[in-house]
Amino acid sequence: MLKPEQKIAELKQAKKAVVLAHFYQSKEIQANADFVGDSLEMAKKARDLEADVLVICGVSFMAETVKMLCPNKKVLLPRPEAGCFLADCATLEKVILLKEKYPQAAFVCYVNSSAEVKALSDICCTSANAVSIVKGLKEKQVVMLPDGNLALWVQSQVLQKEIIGFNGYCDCHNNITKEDVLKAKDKHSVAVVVAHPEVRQEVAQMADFVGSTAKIVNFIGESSAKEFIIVTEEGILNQLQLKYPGKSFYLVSPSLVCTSMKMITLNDLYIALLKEQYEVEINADLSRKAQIPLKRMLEDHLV
Ligand code: CIZ
Repeated sequence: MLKPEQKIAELKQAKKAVVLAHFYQSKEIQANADFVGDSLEMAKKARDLEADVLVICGVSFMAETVKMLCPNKKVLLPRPEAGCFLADCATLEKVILLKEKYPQAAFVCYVNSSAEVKALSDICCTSANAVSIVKGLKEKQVVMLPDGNLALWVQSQVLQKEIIGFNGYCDCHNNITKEDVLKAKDKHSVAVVVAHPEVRQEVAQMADFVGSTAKIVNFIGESSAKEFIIVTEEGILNQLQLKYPGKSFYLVSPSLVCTSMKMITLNDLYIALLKEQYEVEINADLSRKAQIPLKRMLEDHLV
């Protein structure tokens, strides 16, 4: 009797399938993926791969992004109900109202958004490239969708622009309080605090480093420090422990677990490969419109 890991490996080979997993996925999924990274790295990798089938272990906006960039490949999301609270914050109606209110502004849309919202935006960004995307725009006024915390952080880094935020937030990162950070610092007094820009502004201000998951991984690799307080989703701990076995990592709060990101189990991955389900399909006209800001992000800002 083959183990699930072996069955997954056989199916990947037989179907010329590649599994791409986000840093926030469970340890088991990361261990069975061909590539683990952030949404930007996943999208770039997917675009450049030869594979016939791409299995995206992440949430729905990540699989949609990959499908829009690789319309001719079969893109599978093992659990189609794995959504994103933050992406759902920006409804089409609210974005249309903002476009009427700020006709001169550039609209920058975080990849954590629906295809419909992307289609209304000028350019996409991820947390890895948000600052450079905003800096590179010719418009002085910029509306950032849908994460208000990310918009505040970008404003603190790009003082020459007026950034209009939106009231969306990641329910996982936004839960973290100053008190959580203070308690962790009390326990681990020499640890360096690294935080994701989706956290509240007052939490970001307490961090020694603020950056996307990929930037956090790089920062820790380059740092001479040995202990770190991690203020982002717990899935990243797996990569950090694998890459830097000599360093110690303390999750700032046990509440930093995204339930959507943890939906996909090893069995779901196996079934997805076996039955080639669930295939991501996007209306052709919508996909064409949403590809424009996505491709602009990838072409102009390879950060
Ligand atoms: O862009 C991503 O992958 C997300 C959701 C977080 C990050 O910082 O990588």
